[in-house]
Amino acid sequence: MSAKTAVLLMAYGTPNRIDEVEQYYINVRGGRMPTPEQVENLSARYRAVGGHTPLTTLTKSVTEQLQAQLDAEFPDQYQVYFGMKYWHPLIPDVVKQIHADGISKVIGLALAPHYSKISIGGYQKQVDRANEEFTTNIELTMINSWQEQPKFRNLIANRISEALAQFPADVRDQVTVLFSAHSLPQRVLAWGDPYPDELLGSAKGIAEMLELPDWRFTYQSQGETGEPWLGPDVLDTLAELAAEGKKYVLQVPFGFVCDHLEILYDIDIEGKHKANELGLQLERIRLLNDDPAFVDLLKTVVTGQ
Ligand code: FEC
Repeated sequence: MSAKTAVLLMAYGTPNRIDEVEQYYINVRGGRMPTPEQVENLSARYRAVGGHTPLTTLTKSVTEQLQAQLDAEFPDQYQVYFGMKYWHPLIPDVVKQIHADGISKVIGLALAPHYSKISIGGYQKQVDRANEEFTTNIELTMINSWQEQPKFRNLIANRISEALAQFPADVRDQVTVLFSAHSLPQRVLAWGDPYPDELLGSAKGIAEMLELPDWRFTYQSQGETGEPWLGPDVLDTLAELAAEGKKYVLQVPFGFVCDHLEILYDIDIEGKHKANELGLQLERIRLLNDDPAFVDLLKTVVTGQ
């Protein structure tokens, strides 16, 4: 047995090529087959962003940098892995690798800052299920939420300040700052899921740090499941802002950490198209991606230091 602790970074997963989209979609839908139209629709969205997204590459880079930062401060104590919920490297395969490496203590950290049973709980479920296959179990400490971490809120606040500079100086105080996060099916409310409150608390905390004169929260990227999802949806919010006479909007997708389809398509293509129609200037913050300051934040989340 190794004395090291494994750090298992987990992210959503993304298909590498268009011909992987159908199987990826089936995985995301928990095995339910999408219609050919739905597959074509999703493939078209991937094609529109260049055929694939940098989610896996960025997660790999964050993993390597976190390993280096941890080695420098805590030699021989941590081994960092990354696994994906819906595409390769799949979480169960990585859990197998951790067992093969003889590591029994695992810190699970999903690269999404706010807790919900569907998203973060889903990552934990995958680790637990994979672990059940083994006679000697690993001891999993799951970090459920890290949105309260001051380094996270400071990083987002810095990104907002930087992005406000994209607007002409004389209109900067008229910009509406629009925090956004992935929507979820409304049924999570019946479970008393903390997701909506965590998002609002986190947005309010950051807005207060910056003393933002006008900020809102909205959901984005609803799925096609035929059930009601949490709202308001960003496209409706943009229409409301235009109706109020607003002209400038800065979107802050703080429920995500890196560039992927929900950013590169949903905001940069779909959101901007809608904003143009409405006569709004829509900009967004740079995501945290593989910024060393983000890696430093993850190091603090993992070690408490
Ligand atoms: O770049 C990429 O290829 C991946 C982009 C991507 C991220 C992401 C994050 C979250 N999702 C969450 C919940 C759901 C639920 C459903 C659902 C469906 C999709 C589909 C695609 C997709 N999601 Fe996603 N999500 C990303 C991509 N998501 C593609 C399927 C097509 C569509 O409906 O648009 C509905 C599943 C079902 O049908 O049963 C629920 C949550 C997050 C944020 C947390 C996280 O990042 O893990 C929550 C990135």
